[in-house]
Amino acid sequence: MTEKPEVRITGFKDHLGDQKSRIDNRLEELLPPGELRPKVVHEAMRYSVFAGGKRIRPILVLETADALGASPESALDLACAIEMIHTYSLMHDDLPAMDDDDYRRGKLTAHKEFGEGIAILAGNALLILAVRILTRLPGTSKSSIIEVTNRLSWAVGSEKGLIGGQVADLITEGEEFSERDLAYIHSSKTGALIEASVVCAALLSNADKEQIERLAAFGKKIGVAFQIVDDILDVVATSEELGKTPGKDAIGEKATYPALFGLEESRNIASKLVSEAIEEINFLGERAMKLTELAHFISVRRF
Ligand code: GRG
Repeated sequence: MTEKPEVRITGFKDHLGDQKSRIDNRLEELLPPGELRPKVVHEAMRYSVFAGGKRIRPILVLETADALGASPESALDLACAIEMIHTYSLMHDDLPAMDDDDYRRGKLTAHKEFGEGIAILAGNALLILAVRILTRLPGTSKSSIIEVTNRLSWAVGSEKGLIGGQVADLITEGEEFSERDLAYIHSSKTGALIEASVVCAALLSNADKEQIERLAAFGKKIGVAFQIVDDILDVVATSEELGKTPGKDAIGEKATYPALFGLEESRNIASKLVSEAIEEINFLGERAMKLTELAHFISVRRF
């Protein structure tokens, strides 16, 4: 007898909860204790990391590693390093000099709770701690560590990574923009770290060049779809669902998919990208199941 879809979804939610707990437990071990001097910066790092994020990027690392047979210990530390980098980017994104947000993940933003100076330094400390974790990934060869660190540095950098995307996002505010500008912003600001989560996990396994290219295409497509859904939620979701103030993209005249294409067409573009992404990983056969479910979650999420 075939399983009912709701049974499958509930099972997957339980699985996501288990993965989240594994990640949170390891983050707890890797972060400096809140009591360590200078306390305030360690408290701020922990405050933001444990504020209640969805853990999409680290879960993608774990599922990719599992699908390809990479070591679970090294994948877990890679997953935590990526979540630290992601949290760093959110802390800086929320600063008054950037998006100036008071709430994130349903709580006051780090600069509101600890002041701007500490929020900046705690963000920087998360990035450099992430690098330290990468240099000692358990059971990983030096050459793989270098490859992974290099790939992640690109994902954060100013050319096609988070910083480049954030700069383009800032300078496009209130300006006219093209579909090409939008594609650059979304694939760099959000897509790059999601793509790198998948690719770096694959680099820890024995995946060949073609498999890595297919996984990179999968990551890029779900990454852009993730940001399109983020744009849509900013228009349609409530502050309770989002954990932050909605409607800010329109006020800030940001470059978004709904602004260029409207809500309906944006939804169509996101689901087309997710379908294309899933096709990219059909070479994994049965082992693509969890990644496929995650890709679906990205297109239907409400938070
Ligand atoms: C040097 C790392 C670094 C950053 C500086 C501030 C900045 C440059 C980049 C910001 C990039 C940014 C905030 C992109 C938005 C991506 C996005 C959709 C974030 C929300 O991700 P979710 O929904 O958040 O996964 P949770 O809270 O669930 O983790």
